Amino acid sequence: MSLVPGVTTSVFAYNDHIPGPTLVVNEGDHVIVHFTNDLPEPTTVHWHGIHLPFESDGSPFHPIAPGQKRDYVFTVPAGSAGTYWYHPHPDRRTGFAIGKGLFGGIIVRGPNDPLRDLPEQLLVLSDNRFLSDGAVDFPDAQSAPGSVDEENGREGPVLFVNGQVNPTIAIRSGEVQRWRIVNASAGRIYRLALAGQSFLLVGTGGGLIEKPVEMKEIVLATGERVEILVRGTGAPGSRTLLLNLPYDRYAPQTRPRDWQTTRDLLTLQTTTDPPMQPVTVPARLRQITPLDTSKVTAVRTVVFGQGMINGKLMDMGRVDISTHVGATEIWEIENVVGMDHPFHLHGFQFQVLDRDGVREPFLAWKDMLNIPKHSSARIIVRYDEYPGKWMFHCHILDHEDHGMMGVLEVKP
Ligand SMILES: [Cu+2]
Repeated sequence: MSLVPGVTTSVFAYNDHIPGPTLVVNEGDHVIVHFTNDLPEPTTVHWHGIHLPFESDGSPFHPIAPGQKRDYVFTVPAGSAGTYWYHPHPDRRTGFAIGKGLFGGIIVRGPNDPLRDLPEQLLVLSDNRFLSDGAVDFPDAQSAPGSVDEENGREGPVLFVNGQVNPTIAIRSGEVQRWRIVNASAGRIYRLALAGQSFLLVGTGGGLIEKPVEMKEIVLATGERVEILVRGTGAPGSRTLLLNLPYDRYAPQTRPRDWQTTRDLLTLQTTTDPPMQPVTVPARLRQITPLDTSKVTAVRTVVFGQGMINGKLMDMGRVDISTHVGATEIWEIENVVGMDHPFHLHGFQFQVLDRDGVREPFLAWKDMLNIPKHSSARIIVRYDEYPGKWMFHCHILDHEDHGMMGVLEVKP
């Protein structure tokens, strides 16, 4: 496949596409995905953020050997309309498999979507690094660049949007578009801004928030999704850029030399059509019921240290947190080291209570939460159904692959 000009790259791909085909489903749909592993190594498909049975989570507990098939079966829950994604989650090889090209978007549609009439774009962000012959650059783990990748989380200088470098999106003056943005990068945390204009945040990983929030920039952690509304504020024929602003997630000793460089992600081109009638954005998007803190049955402590969680490396034979269906819990997540670690919980959406003691400004459903260096956050989660062994981990893939992961057992 040709990913960068002039050379071909040996890749892994879903149905021969990078990103893989977008899965569009409705709330209530019974979904069956027939999957065949034609790769030379074991893999899984993890449906990131989707609330589904343990057997269909595609975690390291259910590897699919080369040449084997598996059906992933689940029912899309009511109220889960939003933007998700899928990617491999095999034991210790997730960063490699995603770096080779395995990732794709999922859109869940709901029956009462107040933004259904807006034109929309799905933007899957990824980055990569190539050798001069076009091969994806995975340095030997024992080499100096390999150990930097391992500590930093592998990044690359080529930024892709839906597999393209700096694509153009057309917008008419006065138009409002809904952009669903997925961070499919292995280690890169984006700080997104539109040059010269603000945007409205309307959704997080678990779907719409209650009302739009005006923003000038947003930090998007690995694995995280947002939905924003972009307004065509430019004059006909003008253009602006979606930028990735510098964001210092790094430890000083492995911080990339060019980390302070602002990068272009895509061009927003205003068409030459005359301006259209202004579109009214709904003031209310949906209602989110806060999880009830008076029902909390346990408070868990999760400490992110140097490549470990609570001082331990991942062990699939160990249960780190044991609970049961129906329980509501608060997790206190603390990052005690000098680089960011984005937290991901499988299977269940949570709500953020506070970060560093500051109450979260609005309600939102999430499955990803960046925990910046030397900071903490509290989340609340309810295990309403689906017993099983669920992973929680850092979503910098090099950290995850080296054991920065734990097991949550939800008993029936
Ligand atoms: Cu990490």
